[in-house]
Amino acid sequence: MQGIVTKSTGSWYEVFLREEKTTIAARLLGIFRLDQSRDTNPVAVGDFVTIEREMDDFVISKITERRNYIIRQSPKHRVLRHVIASNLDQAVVVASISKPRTSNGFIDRFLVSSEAYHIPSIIVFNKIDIYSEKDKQTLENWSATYQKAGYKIILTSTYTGEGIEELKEMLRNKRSLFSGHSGVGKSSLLNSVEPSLDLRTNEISAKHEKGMHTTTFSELFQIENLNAEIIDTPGIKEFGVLQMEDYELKDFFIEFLPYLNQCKFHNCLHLREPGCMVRDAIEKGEIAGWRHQNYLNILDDIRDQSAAWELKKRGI
Ligand SMILES: Nc1nc2c(ncn2[C@@H]2O[C@H](COP(=O)(O)OP(=O)(O)OP(=O)(O)O)[C@@H](O)[C@H]2O)c(=O)[nH]1
Ligand SMILES: [Mg+2]
Ligand SMILES: [Zn+2]
Repeated sequence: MQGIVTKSTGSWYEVFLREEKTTIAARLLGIFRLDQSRDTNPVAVGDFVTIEREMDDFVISKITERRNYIIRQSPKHRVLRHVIASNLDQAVVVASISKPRTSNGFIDRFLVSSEAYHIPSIIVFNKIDIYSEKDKQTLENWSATYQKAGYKIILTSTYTGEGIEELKEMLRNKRSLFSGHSGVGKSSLLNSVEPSLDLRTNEISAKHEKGMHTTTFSELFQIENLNAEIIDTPGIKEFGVLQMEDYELKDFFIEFLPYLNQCKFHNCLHLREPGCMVRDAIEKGEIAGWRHQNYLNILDDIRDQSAAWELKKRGI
């Protein structure tokens, strides 16, 4: 039997069987070991799997190769990665300028991951009903930059209903991931899109203005009237950076692309090299300085991570 993983708790999995149109609970065979892998979970929501019957149980006997996936850093060890979801048509990063605030560094890490797999991404700024004048200016600045780069931005409020219809249209006929910090309103947005889901939501901590990690497992929901599938996920602190070489990163900052072949040195990393046209474009106001700063930060991470992974592999 063939199915798609709709929920993973780490010890068992819910799998929706396409032909049978039912959801079953399945275990994983011991052959899926992860000793030499940086991944902490062998099976993720969105995986297509083959199910076999074993006495009264169902077991996952095969995982079809993933078309793509989004990862986050494992809380256990920074070089280890947890696959959030796989086989996506698009990825939605849910952000808020306030309560809790999402940094543009967080958004950019998400965009890099999705660009690396050619997963179209949408940026949703939620809670627009509570933004101060200053927050609105920040929103304006960030949105203009992302839109100019080519990203779709949707502004939403689950309280006033603003942007929900637009969001629904973007979700239609697709399998979408919702990800972002705890408390930004991912589950609330799903409830607004499909009230019958009735997902649990929770107020953020008044003291720390952080979410309470209300959603604890990723789960895929079928939204029949939109012919859509949406994956709600637990809030995360930080996305992981994919394993890549430092020179590959520039390709995932899409507004850099027109300038890349014009730098004086063909192997320019756009740090401080003379004749760098990316930096020139920043000076001319054609590329946002903060996007370049995030590029530099992620570049550092990639180098740190590959060094740390080498050490971990050698048991140091
Ligand atoms: N003011 C305002 N509050 C909102 C909005 N959307 C959600 N909230 C509130 O934000 C809090 C957190 O919402 P959740 O939907 O639980 O957030 P989440 O992103 O699913 O959080 P985790 O499951 O912990 O990752 C709740 O108190 C919601 O009522 C909004 O548009 N405006
Ligand atoms: Mg939630
Ligand atoms: Zn350059």
